[in-house]
Amino acid sequence: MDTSWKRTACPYDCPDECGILARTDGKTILQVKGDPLHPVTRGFLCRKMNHYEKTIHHPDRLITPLRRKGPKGSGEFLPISWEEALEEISSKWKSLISEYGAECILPYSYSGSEHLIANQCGQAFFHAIGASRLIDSICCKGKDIGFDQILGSTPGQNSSSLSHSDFIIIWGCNVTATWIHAHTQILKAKKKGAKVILIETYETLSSCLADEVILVKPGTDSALALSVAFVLKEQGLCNMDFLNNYTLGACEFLSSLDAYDPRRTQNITGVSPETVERLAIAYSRAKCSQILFGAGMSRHGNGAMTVRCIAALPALTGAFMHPHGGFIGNISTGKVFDKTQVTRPDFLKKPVRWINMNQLGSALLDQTLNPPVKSLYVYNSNPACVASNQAQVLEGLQRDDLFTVVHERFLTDTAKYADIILPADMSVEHADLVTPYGSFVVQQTQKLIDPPGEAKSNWDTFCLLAKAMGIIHPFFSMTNEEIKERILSSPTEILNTWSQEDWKKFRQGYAVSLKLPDSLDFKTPSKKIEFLRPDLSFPLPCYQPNHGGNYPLKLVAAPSAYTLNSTFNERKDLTEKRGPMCLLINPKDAQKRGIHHMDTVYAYNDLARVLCYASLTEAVPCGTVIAEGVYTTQQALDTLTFNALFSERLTDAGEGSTYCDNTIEMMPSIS
Ligand SMILES: Nc1nc2c(c(=O)[nH]1)N[C@H]1C(S)=C(S)[C@@H](COP(=O)(O)OP(=O)(O)OC[C@H]3O[C@@H](n4cnc5c(=O)[nH]c(N)nc54)[C@H](O)[C@@H]3O)O[C@H]1N2
Ligand SMILES: Nc1nc2c(c(=O)[nH]1)N[C@H]1C(S)=C(S)[C@@H](COP(=O)(O)OP(=O)(O)OC[C@H]3O[C@@H](n4cnc5c(=O)[nH]c(N)nc54)[C@H](O)[C@@H]3O)O[C@H]1N2
Ligand code: SF4
Ligand SMILES: [Mo]
Repeated sequence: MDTSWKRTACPYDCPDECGILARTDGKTILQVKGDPLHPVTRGFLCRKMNHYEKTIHHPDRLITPLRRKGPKGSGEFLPISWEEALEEISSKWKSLISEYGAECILPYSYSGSEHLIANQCGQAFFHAIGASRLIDSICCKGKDIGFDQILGSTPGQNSSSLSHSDFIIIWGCNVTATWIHAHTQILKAKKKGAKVILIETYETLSSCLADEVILVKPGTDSALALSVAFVLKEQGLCNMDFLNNYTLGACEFLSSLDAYDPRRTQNITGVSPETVERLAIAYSRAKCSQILFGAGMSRHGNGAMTVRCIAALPALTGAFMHPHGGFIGNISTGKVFDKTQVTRPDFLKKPVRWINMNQLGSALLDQTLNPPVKSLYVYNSNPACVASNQAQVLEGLQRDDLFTVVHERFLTDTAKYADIILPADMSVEHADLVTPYGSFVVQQTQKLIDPPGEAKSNWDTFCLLAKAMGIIHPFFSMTNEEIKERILSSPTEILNTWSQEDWKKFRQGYAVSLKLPDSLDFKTPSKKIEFLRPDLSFPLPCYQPNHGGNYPLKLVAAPSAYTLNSTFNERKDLTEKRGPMCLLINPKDAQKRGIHHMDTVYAYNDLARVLCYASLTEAVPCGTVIAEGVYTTQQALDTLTFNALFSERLTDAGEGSTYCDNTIEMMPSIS
C-alpha cells in the first residue's frame, strides 16, 4: 500500500493545537503521531489524540443529512439529500424572517474546531441574513476581562519560558490534564531545581508537579492574592523601582492592602497565615517567577476581579524584569491573520440583538423576547451537554415551534433535538489555519482525505446555505482553499514581518514560531500596569465575594483528562477509563449524609436534582464537591448531568460563565 506521512494539527479547544503527522493512503488516515518538528509540541500527543484515526473513521459518524422522524430528543431520523435539507431550511427561515424578522434566528457555536475558518466562517453568513448574535462567553471571558483591567492585552510569556523559571505558581489550572506541554516545561524547570506551588480547590492530577498544594475555598482567590500582596508590602518585599517605573496607582493599591492581613483573610480563604507568608516570601525571592493562570478561579461571580487581583502580584515583585518572568495565560495568536476576511463584519447591515450563550435555556423559554427565538442553528458546539441550566436548555430544545438545525459529526445530545441534521467533516478533510491560544505558533493544514459520505465542512455548508437563501455574493462561491488563500494574502502587522524563509516553512506545512513578546511591553493605554482604574466601579483590585448560594456544598466544575468538554464521548476506550458520572466528595462530608463510596446519590439545588455516583476521596476538602468532565445524557444515571446544577449567572465583568460557583446538597438515592 502506498502511504505517506502528512503534517496537520489538532483542531480541538486546547491550548497548544499540537502538531500531528498523519499516515494516509489518500483515502484513510491509518495512524497519527506527534510531529517532532513542531517547535512547541515536539512530537507528543495526548492520550485523547494519539488515536485520532478512531474518531475520524468512527462507525457512528454522520454521513448524510437527516430529517427528524420521532419526537424531539428521541434520536429517530431519516436520511434526506442535501438539496432537500437546504430547501427545507431555507424555506422555513424565509417564512420565519417575513413573520418575525431575522433576529428570531439564533446561531449557537463555540469551539468544536478551533481552526480559524471552521471556527469563524458562520459569522459572515449570519451577518448577511441579519440573525441575532451570540455572546460567546462560555469559556473564560471573566479571565480575559480581568487581565484587561490591569494588564490590557499584554500577552505574558510563552509556555516554554516555564522551563527557565525557578518558582512557578500554577493557579486554577489542571495542566496535567488540559495543558500537557506546559506540564512538560514545568517538569524541565523542576529538574533544574524550580519550586512549584499549585493553588486549587482540590488535589488534581497536577498535584504530582507541586512541591506544595494550597487548597483554597472556591471563589476566594482574590482574598488570597491580596493577602500575599499584604505580606509583600509589610515585609518590604515589593520592587519599588519597578512599581515607580512601570505601574500606575501603586501607592493607592499598597495603601488599600491593610484589610488583607492573612490572619483576617484566613476565614474567607481557609488558607493559614503561615502558608500565605511562606508563599509571599518564596515568591518574592525567586529570580524568575511565573504565575500560570487557568480559568478555574475566573468561572465565579467575582471571576474578573479575581484575575485582576492575582495579576497584580508579578507587578509588586517586578517579576517582569526577568526576560522569562511574569505570567502565562493571556496568549492569543488571533491577530496573526486577518480574520475579518472570513467573518465579514461589513455584511452586517444594521446592529442586531445579542444573546448570551450561557443563558440559552432562558432565551429559548422566554416567549416575551421580541422576537422570540424561533430557530436555532448549532455548529461547533453541543449546548445540550455543555451549557449551564441543562434542564431548561432541554425544555427549550423540546419546543415544537422551535426549528432547530444542527451541523455535527456525531448524533450528539443536541443533534437529537434537531429538525434537520447536516453532517460535518473533520479537520483532516478540509484546509484551514491553526491559531493556538497557548503558544506563539501558527500553521496551515491541507485537506488530506475526502469526508465520508456527504459530510461537508462548515465553510462549504455556509456557502450552500447562502445560495439557498438567495444571497448572491462572490464571497460565498469560494472553496475552502480559496478562502484560506484570501486570508493569507491580506497583510497584517505580524505577517508583514515574516521572512521568505518563514513563508516557505509555512507553505510546506510546518508550524512557524512568532516573535516572543518583550516582557516589559505592557499593552495598556498608559503602557504601564494599571493598578488604579478610576473608570471602573472598583477602581482598585479588591476582594468581592462570589455568587455562592444557599446549599452547604460548593460545587466546582473541573476537566476530565480523558475527554475534552463533550468531545471524545464517542470513544469508548476513553470514556471507560474516565468512568461513570461521579461527584467527588470528602469522606467526612459523605459520612454526615450517610453516603458510602460509589453509592448512587441525588445532588440537588434550586435548579435541578441529578442522580449520580459519589466518589469518596480525601483529595477534596470538606465543603467542596467536584464534578469532573462533561457527560452525555445517555451516560447520565437518570436524564440530567452535572450541567443541570450550574446556573446561568454571569461573571462580574465580561458576561462569562460561572461553572465553578454553585452550591448543592447531596443525599443517598435510597434512604
Ligand atoms: N483533557 C482536557 N483538556 C482540555 C479540556 C478538557 O475538558 N479536558 N478543556 C479545554 C478547555 S475548553 C479549556 S478552557 C482549557 C483550559 O481550561 P482551564 O479552565 O484554564 O483550566 P483547567 O485545567 O480546566 O482547570 C481549571 C481548574 O480550576 C480549578 N478551580 C475552580 N474554581 C477555582 C477557584 O475558585 N480557585 C482555584 N484556585 N481553582 C479553582 C478547578 O478545580 C480546576 O482544576 O482546557 C482545554 N483542554
Ligand atoms: N460540566 C462542564 N461543562 C462545561 C465545561 C466543564 O468543564 N464542565 N467546560 C466549559 C467550557 S470551558 C467550554 S469552552 C465549553 C465548550 O463547549 P463546546 O464548544 O460546545 O464543546 P464540545 O462539547 O467539545 O462540543 C463541540 C462540538 O462540535 C462538534 N464539532 C467539532 N468539529 C466540528 C466542525 O468542524 N464542524 C461542526 N459543525 N461541528 C464540529 C463536535 O462534534 C462537538 O459535538 O463547555 C463548557 N461546559
Ligand atoms: S493536548 Fe490538546 S491540542 Fe494536543 S493533541 Fe491533545 S487535545 Fe489536541
Ligand atoms: Mo473552554
